[in-house]
Amino acid sequence: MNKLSFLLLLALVLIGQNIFAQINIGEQVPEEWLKKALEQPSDKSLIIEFGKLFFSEAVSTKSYMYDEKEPLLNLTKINLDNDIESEYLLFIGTNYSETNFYVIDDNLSIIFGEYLYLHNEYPQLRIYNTLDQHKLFGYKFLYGRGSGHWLFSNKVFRVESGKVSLVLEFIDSSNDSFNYAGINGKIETNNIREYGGDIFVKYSYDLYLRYDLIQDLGIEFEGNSYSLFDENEVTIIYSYDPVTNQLVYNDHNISQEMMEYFFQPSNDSLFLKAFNNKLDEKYSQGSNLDRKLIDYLRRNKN
Ligand SMILES: [Ca+2]
Repeated sequence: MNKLSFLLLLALVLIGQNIFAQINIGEQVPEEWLKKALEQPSDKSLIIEFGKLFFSEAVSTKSYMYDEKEPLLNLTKINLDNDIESEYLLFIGTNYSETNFYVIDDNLSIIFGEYLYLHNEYPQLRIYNTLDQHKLFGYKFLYGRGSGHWLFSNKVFRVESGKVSLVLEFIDSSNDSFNYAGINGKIETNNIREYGGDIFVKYSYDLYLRYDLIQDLGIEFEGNSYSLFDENEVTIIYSYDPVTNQLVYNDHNISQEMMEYFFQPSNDSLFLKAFNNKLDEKYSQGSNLDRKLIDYLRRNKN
């Protein structure tokens, strides 16, 4: 077996074991624990008690594991769907930056669970359409980070008939600044608002080449980087589509392929595909430097 097929097999085995998937689904949370957790969220023993009831890597059952940590228990009681009973949203962990998020249904069974590693940030619950009875909720999610790159998304969920669905995931911030020979991307969203059930998200993105690459291409250049595309004010409106149970948008300023690229800011061939029309436009209307750099990318990165 070669290395690639071994890795593929390993990935299939891991997916089969569901290690990345949801945790503790279908388990019942004691009513007494929920009551206490709403009253005394800072009580460490409640976190340990929860860890003993529901095994997970984020919640230790050993008291000494809490030394020099900042434990987190954040429980919200809120009605998320169209019935009259409230559900519960819970972040819980031995340390604030590494928690589990759970959705507990009105019958007190866990209907969703996800492990959240946020490096050094606190998890933050976001409730979107606060005025509607049927609410959307979510949080910031970290895929990975290292020197010069990171990828945070925002996940948005909806509950329907005791089932939790991911209805939208959009970039919170993604960055790659060490792609020496290709396009570096810095993509961010902000000013997230909801109005009438729709979610408004303002995107900004800066897609650039590094100065050292430009110099190595034999082009005289001063400055740190050269932006091919630098946009600050693209607002996308996401609306709920009951047929697909997704939040969808209809806007030509950011195509579906561009959205895909924002999740992979160092994927140069995807960049060329996603920005093909914009690159054509830039090629005919931009500067000589634009044309040289686009030629270079298309020759080497397709
Ligand atoms: Ca409910």
